[in-house]
Amino acid sequence: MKSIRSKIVYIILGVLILGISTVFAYSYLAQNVGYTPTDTEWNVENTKEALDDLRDKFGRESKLITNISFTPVAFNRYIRVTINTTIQNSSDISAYHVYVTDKENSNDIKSYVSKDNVIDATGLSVGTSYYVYVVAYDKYDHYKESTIQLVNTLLNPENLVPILTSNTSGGGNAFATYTANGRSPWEAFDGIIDPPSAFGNRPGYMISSTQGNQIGYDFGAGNEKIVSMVVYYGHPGDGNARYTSFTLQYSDNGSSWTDVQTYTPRNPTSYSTIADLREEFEVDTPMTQHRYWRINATNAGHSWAGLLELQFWGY
Ligand SMILES: [Ca+2]
Repeated sequence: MKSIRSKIVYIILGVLILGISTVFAYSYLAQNVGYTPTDTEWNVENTKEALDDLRDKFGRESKLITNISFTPVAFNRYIRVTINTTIQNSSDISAYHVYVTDKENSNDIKSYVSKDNVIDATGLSVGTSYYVYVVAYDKYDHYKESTIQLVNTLLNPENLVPILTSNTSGGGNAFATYTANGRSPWEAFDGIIDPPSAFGNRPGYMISSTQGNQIGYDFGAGNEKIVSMVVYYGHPGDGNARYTSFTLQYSDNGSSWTDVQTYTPRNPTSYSTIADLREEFEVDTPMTQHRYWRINATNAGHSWAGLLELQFWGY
């Protein structure tokens, strides 16, 4: 009798252990088998497979992050991705990952990781379509993934200020804190690079170390721009009439200004053609849109200095 009771106990224990193991196994599988997006979300089957492989490495889906989406802003060589998640406590996010690929048949996927929810996916090509995909991790290293968006990078930047015939002829407003010799701010944006015979006394604009060192353009409300490059034609008269350096700045109200980057143009007194005067200064950091852009310059030996032409390039 005793051995029969023992056997029954063992059988009951065995059934219980099997049952509990099965429940755990199903629970584990349910948590680890991810959501499979539809073909219209992925668009290209092979890209889907490559990113599916990537997702399989993530592990368990987050219960803290209940929603994730992102807004992409395209530039020529990068895409700025702003990620929005629904989570009770934003400090419970451990990291955001952005994945970018333009390939339909390979695992060539660029990845970018940050704790900041704004991530610049850099190193991309001009005028190219990219699949962008975002994953957020919570404090338990569990993930929440977004759907995929197709984003086109822009063509190269363009000259943002139209050729001006007055300060306001382009729809915005050319401005400066000092002008001399009857010059006006718009003459720095008039498309005219004065011929060599007129060099010296005919800069497009002048700055003064005592009366103001800034010249720029107000693009107007609702017409905010991103400046990604300054094109600059220096004053080739004498070396003391040039700008020794200038800082690109932006503003949203025309009164408080933020420095972007400082540049050192070459001394333009030695040149052989007007084209030699052209210098390009690229902005190294991705920018956002702003209404006012200007340069804040430093003059050389004279109390004044000048430039022949100024261009703000961007989007
Ligand atoms: Ca000019």
